[in-house]
Amino acid sequence: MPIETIYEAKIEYLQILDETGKLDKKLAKDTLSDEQVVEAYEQMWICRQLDEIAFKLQRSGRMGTYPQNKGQEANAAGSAMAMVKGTDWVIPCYRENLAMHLHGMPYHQILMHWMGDERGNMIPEGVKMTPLSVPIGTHMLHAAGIAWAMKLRKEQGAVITYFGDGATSEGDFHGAMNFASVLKVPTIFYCQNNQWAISVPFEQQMASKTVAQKAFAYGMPTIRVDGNDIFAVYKAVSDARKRAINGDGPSFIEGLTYRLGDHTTADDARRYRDAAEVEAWMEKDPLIRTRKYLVDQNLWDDEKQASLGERAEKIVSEIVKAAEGVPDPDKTEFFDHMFAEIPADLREQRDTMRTSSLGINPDQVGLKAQPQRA
Ligand SMILES: Cc1ncc(C[n+]2csc(CCOP(=O)(O)OP(=O)(O)O)c2C)c(N)n1
Ligand SMILES: [Mg+2]
Repeated sequence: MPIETIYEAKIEYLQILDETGKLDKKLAKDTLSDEQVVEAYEQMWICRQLDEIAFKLQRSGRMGTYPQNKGQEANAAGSAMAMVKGTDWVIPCYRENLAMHLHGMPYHQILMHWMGDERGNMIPEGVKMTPLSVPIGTHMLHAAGIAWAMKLRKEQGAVITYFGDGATSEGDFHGAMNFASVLKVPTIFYCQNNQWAISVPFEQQMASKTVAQKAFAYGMPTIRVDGNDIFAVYKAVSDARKRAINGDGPSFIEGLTYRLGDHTTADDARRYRDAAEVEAWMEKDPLIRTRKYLVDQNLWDDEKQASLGERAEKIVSEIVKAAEGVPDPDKTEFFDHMFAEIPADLREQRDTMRTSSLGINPDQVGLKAQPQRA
């Protein structure tokens, strides 16, 4: 009996706007209008400015750890523009500020999160989003679950979730992919493959040639796109959304991109990355190629750039002012959100601002005899 091939697969790679700013008009048909490309460029530029200022806030002690989005903005812009604000859900990781912003999350709250203020994670009324997720992979399960709820409730719309290449090594990723595909829910899995998971390069993260092929195991339509190309990202996500809305289940998209900055402000990537690699990717910067395209189309010039620069500076300074201007919470709020009814020992701590061990352990700071002042 001859051996039969029962499964074959291929991965397509989609690029519409290349590194030089040249557009494939045929593939670009029915994607972004001129106005939308201008809007995407301006938004990416403002997002980049905010990223630079966030870095400086951390360096000057005004913010905790911060993960820069630099270089990856087209993934967030193209995908968020293909989703419908207020109808679709956005389930973010931590490197897609622009997708969160475009779907209604105020930027200053994102800064508050990184300043250590949990109130930054309060999702405004009507915004269909979960708080940004630092635990790698856990939120993908939420994306599968929310889409399942939408399906059961017969709600229109889809769910998009973002995660990195490293996240696809997590069990939660596979659990989410399996549930979403078996239950045929409207989830779009968007992997920002920036080719590094902190200091672990792609080749050491997985033995597969692409991330996209992991979706074959779950019977999902899958594609790799140039993640620095807003047209390709927009098209792939629009197609995936159409399938989701039609009841055809989840899709997988791998956006091939590059993290131009350090992993976070707590990292120094020069210790493990080749400078030549970073430079080569700087040439593929989504902002540069989008601007080249717009200039070629006579949709952009130096005057518009200068005015955007001024506008961005003002916008970003207002965002920082808003984040830093929120009054500190009362210290007692610390106790407020864990128990429906606060246990007696915690109530005592709250009321006295002292722990019950005080006075028991003489080594505890503050209990030792204070040196007398001369
Ligand atoms: C469950 C969990 N394990 C480990 C970490 C520590 N950690 C933070 S970021 C990161 C790498 C993530 O890489 P990737 O998914 O590629 O995303 P990227 O940071 O490149 O955007 C790790 C391991 C974490 N936050 N959560
Ligand atoms: Mg990564």
